[in-house]
Amino acid sequence: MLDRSRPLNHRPVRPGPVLYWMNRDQRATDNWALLTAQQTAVQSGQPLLVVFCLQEAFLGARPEHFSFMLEGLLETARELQDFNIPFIVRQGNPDREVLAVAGQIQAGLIVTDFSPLRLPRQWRSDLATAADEMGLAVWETDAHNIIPCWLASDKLEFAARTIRPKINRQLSAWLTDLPALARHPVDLAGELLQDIAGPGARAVIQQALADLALQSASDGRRQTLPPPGPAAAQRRLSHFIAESLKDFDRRNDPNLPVSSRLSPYLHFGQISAQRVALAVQAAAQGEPDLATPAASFLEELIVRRELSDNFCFYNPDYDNWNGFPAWARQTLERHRADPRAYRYSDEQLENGQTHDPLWNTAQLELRDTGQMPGYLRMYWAKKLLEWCATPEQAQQIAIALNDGLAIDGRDPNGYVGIAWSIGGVHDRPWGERPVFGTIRTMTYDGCRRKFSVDDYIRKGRYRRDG
Ligand code: FAD
Ligand code: FO1
Repeated sequence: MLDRSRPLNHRPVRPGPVLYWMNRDQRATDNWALLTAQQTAVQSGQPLLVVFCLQEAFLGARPEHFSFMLEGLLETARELQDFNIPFIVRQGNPDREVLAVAGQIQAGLIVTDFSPLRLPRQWRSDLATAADEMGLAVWETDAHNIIPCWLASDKLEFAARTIRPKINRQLSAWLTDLPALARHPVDLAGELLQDIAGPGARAVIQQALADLALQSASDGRRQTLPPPGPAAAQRRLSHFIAESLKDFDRRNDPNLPVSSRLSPYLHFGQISAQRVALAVQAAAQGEPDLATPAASFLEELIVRRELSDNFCFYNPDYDNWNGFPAWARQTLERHRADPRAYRYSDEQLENGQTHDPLWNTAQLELRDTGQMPGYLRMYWAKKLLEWCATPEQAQQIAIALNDGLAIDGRDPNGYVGIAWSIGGVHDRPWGERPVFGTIRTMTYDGCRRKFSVDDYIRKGRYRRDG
């Protein structure tokens, strides 16, 4: 278990309660960071606590996205209570808030989970430095990936085909069953808990949910999101395996709801990718007609997802032009002055008011439901390259719309999906075209050849007009 962790400063663990700062992996079960914290606390006979820092804003998330997250955290708060693990919710800057709690309980160790994104990494680095001055150890555990990001590969990978062998070579050692969380055997002194818990996690979350409900009502546009939280995630997984897994290889048809739709739960860490992989593997055991779709699903869930974390972890320019490979920047430079046949304002793009009914329907599905079929996400981003004045603008508007509207947004998978579509990341050169150069193109007619565009547009209109 400890091999999924690494120290973020050079302090030794000292006697005192263990504090898990929960950030990316917001679940009580199947959470390697929590399990690592508990194992260390049990070994040293110490109490175990969890702290979550609620931000005012996060990379453009809408109020409904915060509500989705907080409803999940309410469930996690209840579960932790059942395991005798106090859960504290603070509001504000993590390095300050986490350190304050650590100081109040005289913590002996802080464990946190892992994210390759710039802001969470800054939080962890500030925390590790400040904790170092207090002589306090900080560890980081990758509870999101099946193989810890820094062990899957020690460098920036060029494509799925370069990281896949490294993952496959190690996978059997890491894709193991997860131990159950134990009811924690050591209590925190009652008065201390009273002192730090304040109004209590659930009260803080309920209050935040009430405020968010007002916010999303006020701007008059409320997204209809899937049901939030770990229990809903588990139901989604069971339903996917029972009903859709066998048809997973037909997921590129947006009229067929056969993909797992687990990304919102994976993004918020409300379900463990390792648990999902084990469940799909078990379902395919001895079922020959599930072998191929299960392999395709695991390729997405393990190889593609770890490749996204790899890109964001090793490439600081994961969300801008400089992160594109040289061949892509050259070809886009060469076609920078090509005339754009269409130009739209941000407003027209956000409200799906372009000449392209397929793009509009996908955009309105994203705006109204926070989700878009995976195949159309590629088409959606590539059209932005075709229509925006520059590739840089295309990438920035794609990120703004995806992070501002997608329930699974603000995620390495999103920055990489956009960089793949617009900047050829993890892809290769194709036939040269205006504007795109040798970046792979996708066309309306190409979609018509793959699925019924008319059905998808009709269904979209139906849902909107009711
Ligand atoms: P399934 O097809 O059921 O796959 C299962 C899981 O595997 C997904 O939940 C996801 O975690 C992972 N996965 C699947 N496809 C990919 C992929 N191409 N890259 C990385 N991981 C993958 N994914 C996000 O999680 N958040 C985003 O903001 C996001 N933005 C995208 C933007 C663009 C322009 C593109 C091209 C792709 C984007 N993706 C994003 C990746 C992918 O489209 C979604 O993960 C997938 O459609 C989610 O639906 P699902 O859960 O039904 O996926
Ligand atoms: N993580 C937090 O620790 N606190 C937050 O308030 C918070 C808000 C939030 C809103 C939208 C969203 O998509 C994610 C959010 N996250 C929050 C989690 C975020 O995913 C993590 O910070 C990860 O580290 C990012 O990879």
